[in-house]
Amino acid sequence: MPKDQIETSRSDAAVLFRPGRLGDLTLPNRVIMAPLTRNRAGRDGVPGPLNVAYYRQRASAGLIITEATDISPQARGYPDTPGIHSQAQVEGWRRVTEAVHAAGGRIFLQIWHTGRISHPSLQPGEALPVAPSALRPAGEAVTYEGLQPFVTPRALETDEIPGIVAAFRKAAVNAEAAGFDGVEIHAANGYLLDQFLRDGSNHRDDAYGGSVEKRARLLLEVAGAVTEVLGAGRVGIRLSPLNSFNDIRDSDPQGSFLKLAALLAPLGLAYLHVVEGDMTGQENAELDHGRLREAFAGPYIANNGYDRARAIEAIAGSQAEFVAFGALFLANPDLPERFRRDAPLNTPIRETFYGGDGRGYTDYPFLEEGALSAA
Ligand code: 8OZ
Repeated sequence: MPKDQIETSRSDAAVLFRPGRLGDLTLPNRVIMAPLTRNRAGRDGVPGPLNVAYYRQRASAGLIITEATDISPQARGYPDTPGIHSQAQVEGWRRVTEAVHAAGGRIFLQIWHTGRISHPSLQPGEALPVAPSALRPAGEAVTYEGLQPFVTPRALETDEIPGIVAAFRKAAVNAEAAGFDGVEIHAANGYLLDQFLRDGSNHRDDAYGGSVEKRARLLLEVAGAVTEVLGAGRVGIRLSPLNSFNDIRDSDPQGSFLKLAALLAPLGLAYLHVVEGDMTGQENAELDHGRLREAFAGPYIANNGYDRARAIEAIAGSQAEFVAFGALFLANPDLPERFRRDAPLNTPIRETFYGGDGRGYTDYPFLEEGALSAA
């Protein structure tokens, strides 16, 4: 094939609009909205009309994965994140899922426990945040009183771990009641499940620490509980093997995460979602994400700084089934259509990412009618 023809096929967005199977769902396109913490659900963590509008605007995504959502009061690690543990939160989310479904979309709830990334001022009874081990991360917590140094967390007792698993299970029950199409278990970015996975933050000597199998045990128990509720075809997992965000590290990410992917494979989950590389922009160890994907042997969602061209290349080259976009979806509610037309993109405005009102949230423009016909 002449070189210019290869170039043409490489930049052809049609591959992004081939329907793709993701667990029990068939997605109409390969352009997924990544989970994005936006801190606009109020102190009680109840999604309201503004949140409904934001998600409804983005219903053309192949799949929306919501912002990380607290499975329990103890799980919270930031101001104004939503929860899925109270009746009011379930009802708030129900309005979101109804709006997205009415607009023709699909939506998974991302569920998390932030572990040591929380702060006593965000915890019930001003308690210490919990973690696998009493190891203080470097850095600062985001609190209602501004940034405050992370504290040394309290190591979970072995007999408290079933309670963590039960809270994830209850979150899945509540997610189903709220009308979600499924859930994504947040095991990435230095939060509780990732704290257990990595040997830098897990120094336990019980059944939940030591070997990779033992460090993965909590995640496997959580995945087992959540799939019992929803079925494996409605459950995905997000991992970030190379991310150092939240002061997390592992002495052997390639070995640990390859082993983990193989442990997850038999569950038959809907997908594995991987933050490739380091969100902080730091260059660190290499990892062969292709091998991770092979070991998991199911649909793979790639994420971290992809643009249109790289997404087309990854999907056309069979390196991923789907690509998740964060900042670009935040700033472009009609991102799939813009990719289809190779239209210009709105620029994400960092100052309004976290907290605030509709500015920088629901006011990013859609393509104009004129732009649509011109493209
Ligand atoms: C809060 C603020 C910025 C990023 C996540 C990485 O939710 C995050 C994040 C959370 O996983």
